[in-house]
Amino acid sequence: MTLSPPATLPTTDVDPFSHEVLEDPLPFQAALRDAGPVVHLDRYGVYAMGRHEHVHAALRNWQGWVSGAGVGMSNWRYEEPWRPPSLLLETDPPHHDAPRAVLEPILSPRALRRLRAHWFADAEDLVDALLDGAGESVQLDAMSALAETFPLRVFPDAVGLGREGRENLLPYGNHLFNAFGPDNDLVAQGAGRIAELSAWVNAQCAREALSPDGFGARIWEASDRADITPAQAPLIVRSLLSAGVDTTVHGLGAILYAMATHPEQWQRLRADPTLARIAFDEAVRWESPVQTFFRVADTDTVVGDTLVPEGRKILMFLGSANRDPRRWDDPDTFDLSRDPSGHVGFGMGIHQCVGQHVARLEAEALLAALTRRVERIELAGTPRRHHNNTMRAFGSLPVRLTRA
Ligand code: OVV
Repeated sequence: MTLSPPATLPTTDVDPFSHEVLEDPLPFQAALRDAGPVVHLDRYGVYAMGRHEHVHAALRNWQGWVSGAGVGMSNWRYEEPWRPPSLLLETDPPHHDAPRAVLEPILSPRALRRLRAHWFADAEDLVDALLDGAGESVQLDAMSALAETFPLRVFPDAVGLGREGRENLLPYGNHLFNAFGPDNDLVAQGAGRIAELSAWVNAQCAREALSPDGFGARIWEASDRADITPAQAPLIVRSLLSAGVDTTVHGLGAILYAMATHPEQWQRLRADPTLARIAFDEAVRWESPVQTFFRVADTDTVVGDTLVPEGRKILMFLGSANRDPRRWDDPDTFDLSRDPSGHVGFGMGIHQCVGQHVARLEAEALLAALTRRVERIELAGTPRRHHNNTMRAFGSLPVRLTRA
């Protein structure tokens, strides 16, 4: 029996969830990668990995690194979850598989085809309205005016949500992603409203609350076929409302920031708009809107030459893996000529983001509208980071858009 970690295990007392690290996580992540395949975070008594090789392998090893005890810091072998666990994110096979099999075709590229023309037109309307009446150029906050507005315009309708209360989606997601981290000040900030926000979210998951033509109704129809039970349907709808809004907002924030700071890449995209998908994936690699998730070691597991004891949490730094120089040439460079595939910004393996095609379509629609109408996008002020225990995010992104 191993009573204490082996002496070869590097340790750190740095808090990766401190405001200093959340403001700029890159120096911490470089040190984490350089320290070794696995590092012990003394402050929290958890293990961590930051190299692409090991994060990628852990994500694929669903039998060794399990999700059923939660993918946040809280270990459900010893603590109660703050909400009923997600049937997708926080479960392992076999229970994971029926919900996943139901949701996957509902969010597949093929199923999204009927939304494409509508979302492209919606993005054009949004960009037109922003440029309308403005002179040669317009200054705006790209987070509120574009990155938040566009997903909130198309996604809740696609799910089939009612009109009322949609403003609850972002604060709910923000708290949920904070709650994957330690019980710090960011969690305390959201705690006051979470009962009210959860009550609203849970009410939207009922069959009666959903329009008959959206993703939500498709999920409920799967319960009519007994592909899932009627008790599972609302929790799968909840996953859409949990994982589908803040993530795409900050994914769009990432591509807009990348473009505003890389004018030559913007011109390249304008010259060849078919690069939009690569551009979005490169932005997801480069910024990694979802920075981290945990797993639990199902048995004593050796990583590198370190033993992670059975039942212990390990923190996988997706954002660090995506900037690991062992895997990527010039990882800190945002570059449309690289092949970003193999990034772990959407995860990897059986839990890999089931909504990634939705995110890509949103990005493609918004970029198509912008490349057509906007000659230049540049920073018009200092971007402000929004600190979250899991997401790398902007609170504001002042830009100037110059008409084409
Ligand atoms: C990937 C993700 C993040 C947050 C929530 C969920 C999934 C969920 O399934 O509820």
